[in-house]
Amino acid sequence: MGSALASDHVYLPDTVSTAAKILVVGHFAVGKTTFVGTLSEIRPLRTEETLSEAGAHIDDLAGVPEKSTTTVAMDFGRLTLSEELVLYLFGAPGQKRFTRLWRDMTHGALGALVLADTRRLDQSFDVMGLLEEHAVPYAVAVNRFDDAPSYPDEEIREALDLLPETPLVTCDARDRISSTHALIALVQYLQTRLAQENM
Ligand SMILES: Nc1nc2c(ncn2[C@@H]2O[C@H](COP(=O)(O)OP(=O)(O)O)[C@@H](O)[C@H]2O)c(=O)[nH]1
Ligand SMILES: [Mg+2]
Repeated sequence: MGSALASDHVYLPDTVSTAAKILVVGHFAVGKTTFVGTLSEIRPLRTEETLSEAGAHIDDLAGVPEKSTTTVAMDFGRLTLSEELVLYLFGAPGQKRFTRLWRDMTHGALGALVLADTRRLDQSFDVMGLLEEHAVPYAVAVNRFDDAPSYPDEEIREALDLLPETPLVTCDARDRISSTHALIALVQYLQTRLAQENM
């Protein structure tokens, strides 16, 4: 992964003609910053702020003792897929107070990967609701935490009230290959939708 940050990756080749915007979304501490950081070939831009007493009532840290910072804005990463195509990854918080940011961020986005945590599946509804509101197609990736229970896909689908066509995968946001597979599941879904729309 060190090589992904090699200096020859910092500048985009001038052959790149298409940029695609993909969102990586989910509730607090679900692994968005980790996911974007794992996949980005440039050192990801991130805006994190130490949780303050003032914010303690807003960002619920219950059950996530390892977490001492919360993202207040966005993560941004880049992944060059071919000589012509580059993906921009935008990690965004699901907190409802970022409504304005959501409107801007969803503009031009091809789709979103919703990260979910089986310990707190109910907390994914806000973010899925926001995506539906903004008509952004999405796939769901359960980010595996060591102490999180694992459930059969069918139960997760039911708990999240997913449409039958919505892809559901599991990933480890710390792992490049696993995160890539989650991204591929989303892109394949977007391609299928596009093909159906053009039929
Ligand atoms: N065990 C495990 N821990 C993870 C995984 N992804 C993220 N974490 C940890 O979970 C915490 C929250 O992740 P972070 O990326 O900051 O969440 P964000 O608030 O959604 O950006 C961090 O301490 C990460 O190191 C994962 O796939 N497995
Ligand atoms: Mg974050």
